[in-house]
Amino acid sequence: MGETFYVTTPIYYPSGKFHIGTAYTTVLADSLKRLNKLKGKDCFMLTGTDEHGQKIQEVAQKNNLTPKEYVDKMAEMAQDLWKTMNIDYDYFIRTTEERHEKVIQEIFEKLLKQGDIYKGTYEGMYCVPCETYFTETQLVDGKCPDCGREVRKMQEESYFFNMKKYTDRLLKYYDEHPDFIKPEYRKTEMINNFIKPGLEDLCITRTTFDWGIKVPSDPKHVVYVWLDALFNYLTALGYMSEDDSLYQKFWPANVQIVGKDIARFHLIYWPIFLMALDLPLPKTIFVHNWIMMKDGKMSKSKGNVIYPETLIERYGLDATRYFLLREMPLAQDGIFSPEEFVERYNYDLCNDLSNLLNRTVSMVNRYFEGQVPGKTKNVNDVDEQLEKETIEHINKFNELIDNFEIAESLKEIWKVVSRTNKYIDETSPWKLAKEEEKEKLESSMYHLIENLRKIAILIKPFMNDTADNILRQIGIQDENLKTYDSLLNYQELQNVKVIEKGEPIFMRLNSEEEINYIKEIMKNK
Ligand code: ME8
Repeated sequence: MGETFYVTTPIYYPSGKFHIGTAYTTVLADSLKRLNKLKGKDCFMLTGTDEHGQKIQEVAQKNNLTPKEYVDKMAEMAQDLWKTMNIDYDYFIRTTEERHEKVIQEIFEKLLKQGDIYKGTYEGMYCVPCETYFTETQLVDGKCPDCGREVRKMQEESYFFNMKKYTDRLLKYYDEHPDFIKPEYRKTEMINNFIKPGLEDLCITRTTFDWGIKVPSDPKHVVYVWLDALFNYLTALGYMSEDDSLYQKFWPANVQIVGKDIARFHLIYWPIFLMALDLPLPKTIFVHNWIMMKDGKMSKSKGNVIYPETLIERYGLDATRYFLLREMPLAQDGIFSPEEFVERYNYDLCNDLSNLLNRTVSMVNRYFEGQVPGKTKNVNDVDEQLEKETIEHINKFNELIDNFEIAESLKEIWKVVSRTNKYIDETSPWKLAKEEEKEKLESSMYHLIENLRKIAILIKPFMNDTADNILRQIGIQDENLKTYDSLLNYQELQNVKVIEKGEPIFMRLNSEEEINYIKEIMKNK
């Protein structure tokens, strides 16, 4: 069996239209899957919807729908969005699927039987939107510490999961598996904020509503939404079902991507649940920050929400994906602003990338009737230097992306773009043509096309159509010249012919007009 790659996104609460922030995780997971596919691995990407719980029940009621009718509609909406965003997922799991519910029930009974789950009474302050209980001391100004909304005092007979039993084992695991949590500071955060103060046993059933998976041996209880939801990563692969071949092949996951607000559930509860069942843990859980607006969180009431569809319709999918991935630093939140969006579009995509392609295609047409010179020995003084620096950038790109420094890794690709633009100035092909320096001119054109080929392969996981468009315009048809492996060498380009007239891949935007357009849209939605 070849190498496999399994990447998961959180499954979304289908409680409204997804804004660009919520799309981040999925675009990132898709990009990582595409990158690994390009590297020749057998890949599986999972996404889906988290459809149980009090919050869903209440939203459905407000919309005069049954919970089931409501989640059906929302799951469809989510799938439509992922189609628009060209997300190459392999399975869309819904936690209302029968096979998922059945396995959750079996897991619950198993944990109950082995003594990890016990019955008790729960009393605490409950935040309905976050589906989480808090102790008085955890509240901030009497409100939910996560979302700032009102909490309710609630008491109920509940089942508990014995977290305390696993605390030491979890800490030891963190210690022995430095790649388990990325970035590393999230591990420190978990230890200092939650584990050191002492893990409370987790209340894992509810009796106050019924939209959830029933506990088979005590059906007035429904399973707490997190215990239900987290196991989607296994049930989607057929774990504990008749055909568990996908589970055998892909579990443990290579990467599970989650936003910072759900880090605690994935970094503490999830590994503990898996340990209790003696199952292997995912190799890495990557926690990303949030896309914020200049004035804080996106919210309808502030009139600062931006939806992916809006940007895609006007600026295209690849520009939208590029912006999202390029603007999220590892160590803090990313900021969306109309100014920044238009600037990135004009500078990075139009000036740097699109112009490089256009100038190159037109020069190869002008000087060689479109026929790309095959590999030449390096004859310009700067050829050697260009090759060396390009390969260094590619190596650095690999290092950064392996460490989930996504924005930085895109910056590294754009260093290749800038370096190649600089190479045009350095070799000044128009002078070489005038001076009839044929060999040098051939070398210059070869290197420009070869670097554009490399750039196309590097951006392909993030901007698939743009990459294909570049490859088409520079005449790369041979599949061997489209592989990730072909990146690290300067390849022979045999019988490569560029298209007769280059087509701009990104057209310069009128900044003022577009900034105003985006601002208006944000106000009106
Ligand atoms: O958390 N920027 O679902 P969800 C970046 N159902 N990411 C953001 C964001 C923003 N502005 N806003 C939200 C859930 N997200 C649970 C998951 S998994 C077993 C259950 C991210 O729809 C958020 O951090 O509230 C989370 O990773 C994802 O969107 C889905 O959030």
